[in-house]
Amino acid sequence: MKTQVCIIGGGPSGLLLSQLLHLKGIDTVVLERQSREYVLGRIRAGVLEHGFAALMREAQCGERMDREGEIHEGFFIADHGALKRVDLHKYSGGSSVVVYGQTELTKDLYEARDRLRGQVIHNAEDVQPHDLKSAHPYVTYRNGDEIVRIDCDYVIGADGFHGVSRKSIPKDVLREYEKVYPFGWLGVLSRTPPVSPELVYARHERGFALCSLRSQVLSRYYIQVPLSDSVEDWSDEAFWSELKRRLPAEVAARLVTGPSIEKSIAPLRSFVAEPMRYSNLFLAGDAAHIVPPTGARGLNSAASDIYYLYHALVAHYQRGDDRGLDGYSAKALARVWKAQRFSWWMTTLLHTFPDSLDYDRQLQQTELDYLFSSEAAQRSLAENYVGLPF
Ligand code: RFL
Ligand code: PHB
Repeated sequence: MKTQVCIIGGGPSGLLLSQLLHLKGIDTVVLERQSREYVLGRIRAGVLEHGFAALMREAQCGERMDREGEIHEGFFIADHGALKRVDLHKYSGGSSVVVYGQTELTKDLYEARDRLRGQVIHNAEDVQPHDLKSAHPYVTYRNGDEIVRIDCDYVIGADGFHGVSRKSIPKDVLREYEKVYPFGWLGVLSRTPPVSPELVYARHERGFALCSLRSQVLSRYYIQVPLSDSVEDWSDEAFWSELKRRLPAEVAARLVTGPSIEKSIAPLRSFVAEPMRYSNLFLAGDAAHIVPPTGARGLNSAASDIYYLYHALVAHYQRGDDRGLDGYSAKALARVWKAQRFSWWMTTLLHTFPDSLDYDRQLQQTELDYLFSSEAAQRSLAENYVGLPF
């Protein structure tokens, strides 16, 4: 097989790039290790920046998002019983975020790829990039007993944190920065009306909690749990009761509970790999960087990588201009680190750390008090939450 751009990973990053390039006449093949059903079964992000939404529209995939997604102009921070609103609209110069599930967005991208007869190969086993430093790189994968080879100009590593792409960069070239948090988030999806029309991020000494939503009939809740906990340790009843204890009484009283339709634990991690380019391989999204979900930045960080790569590849193929490709890693990383900083800040502000000193807790309280006493601090929070410009 032959293509111009071979994309490893059929998550939101890979699919979005494939769709955008196709619309500019650039040929791609997407190789995905899992089945489509598996990819669509993962419940992940729920909050999109406007920049991401704009990219979805440019990819001709924004119709359902615009119809069914909710525009949110603010969210709440609960601090041991007190509920305070962050006015995103006011403090970001009129901006907002879109609440639309990653599952739905991925479904829309798959449908768009189908409509244009884009090549997305599922259940591709043992995917491996080769000869990345040569002018003729290629990617192989296994389909049963057969090894298939795809010749290409460029390889895009959009295969998430556990993918093969990053691992194919030599150790003496790759630098990795990592911070692992001593807790995870236990998430529950339930077919119940959301407790609040806007998200509630709750700080509590028993641990952080988040009330989010996918629609007016589908809620997503999270609680901070120790890394030693497993999903089996948490019955639905135990989850709801712990969530209620961490929310202000007025919110807990409104909470409608029901059976969980998905329950999973995600460990919290910050991670950046540098550089994001190695010869003809370009990393994008979770393959290159991970943030704890507290600031809702993960998918949105992937979106800026895709935006830069898309424009760089179009400039290369349409005008022979390689400045975008050459500057990709530095440009993408500059924004990635800002998303890292914000996610770390919000995580540190709102979680209970098992080894924290009294001093740390006093500082955390002071940071929150300062936030709600200072318009400048709220402006900074809002500017980061709605997304820094690409
Ligand atoms: P993905 O989604 O991990 O997709 C990578 C794809 O690559 C495939 N793959 C391979 N394919 C071929 N060969 C291999 N060797 C392969 N290895 C892996 C995988 O099967 C997969 O399909 O990465 P991508 O596309 O970069 O997208 C990143 C986002 O998924 C991620 O950043 C967000 O979900 C993070 N995130 C959030 N981001 C936000 O912007 N807003 C949020 O509100 C938000 N909430 C969240 C989140 C992530 C969470 N978890 C579970 C980590 C909430 C949670 C709980
Ligand atoms: C979600 O709805 O899954 C979600 C929302 C906001 C976050 C993280 C996750 O910060």
